[in-house]
Amino acid sequence: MFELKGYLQTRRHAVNREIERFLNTLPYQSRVVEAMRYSVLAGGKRLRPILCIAASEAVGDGNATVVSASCALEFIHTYSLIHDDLPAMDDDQLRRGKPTCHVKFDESTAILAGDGLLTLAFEVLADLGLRQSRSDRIWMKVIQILAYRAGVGGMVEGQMRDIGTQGTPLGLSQLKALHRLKTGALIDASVATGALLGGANAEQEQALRSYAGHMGLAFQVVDDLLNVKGDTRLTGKAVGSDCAKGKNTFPALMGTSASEKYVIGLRDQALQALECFDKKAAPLRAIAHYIIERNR
Ligand code: GRG
Repeated sequence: MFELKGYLQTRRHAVNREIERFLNTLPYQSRVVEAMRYSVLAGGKRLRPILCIAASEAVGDGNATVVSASCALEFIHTYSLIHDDLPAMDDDQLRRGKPTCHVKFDESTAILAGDGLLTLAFEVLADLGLRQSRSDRIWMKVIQILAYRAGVGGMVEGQMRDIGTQGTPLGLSQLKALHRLKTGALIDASVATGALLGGANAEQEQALRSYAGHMGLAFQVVDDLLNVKGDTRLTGKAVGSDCAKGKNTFPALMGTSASEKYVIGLRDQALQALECFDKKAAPLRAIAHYIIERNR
């Protein structure tokens, strides 16, 4: 029987060690690096790096290079959270149970810390690619997918739609499209990165990205539910803030109980997408359950 708790712990530990190593090798240990370090090391589930590693393990062996590459996903994720919390965006005071980056430091430092993390992600990937004696195209593909999904082909466009539609009720298909971009795109890029670096063939890559598509949306619905009835001590974020800001959310649109049912359907579709894999996909299967049952 696969044991997820131990799996998450060992992978999180490996990712954290590698993140520390990258941060320690930055050329200046200055104020902006202090802010980057503060936000990245403030906690966090490391879900995107772990999805990347688990996807690579489903098709290959999940080697040390994948762990290093997976840190790029956490750098981009943390950048997005820092910028999302800024007064010009969500104006949040609390993140990962601590004061947000601009509250702890100041707005300019927080903007630069986000920029520093975003660019560090691509530096890390390019460096890793340059160290390999072959498969340059795989690294270019990883960089291309990540740039596209973090940018206007994903997260940036999703965030723009989120901000632009506050106070304007969206229909279900518009809400899904928004969150496939805002939250789902980086989850897709995480799984795609693992698949490519693990040596997936086209069919495996497609199946894994189908899993990611369903889980990305499920992740957001759960996040919305936690904002309605979660525990701030566990989520590290203020409960009820989405509603106060007039945000379009799944519970607001379809109600909490329909949202809970919807999330279970998404999980089942994600699991179906993994049917062509053997027991090496056990971590991805267990993560699908974990994502919808999480309380933080
Ligand atoms: C600023 C370009 C730009 C984009 C920001 C993803 C995003 C777009 C904003 C985050 C807002 C938010 C709370 C989205 C819900 C889903 C989400 C990304 C939750 C936070 O991710 P977790 O739960 O956080 O994985 P930890 O702290 O565990 O890493």
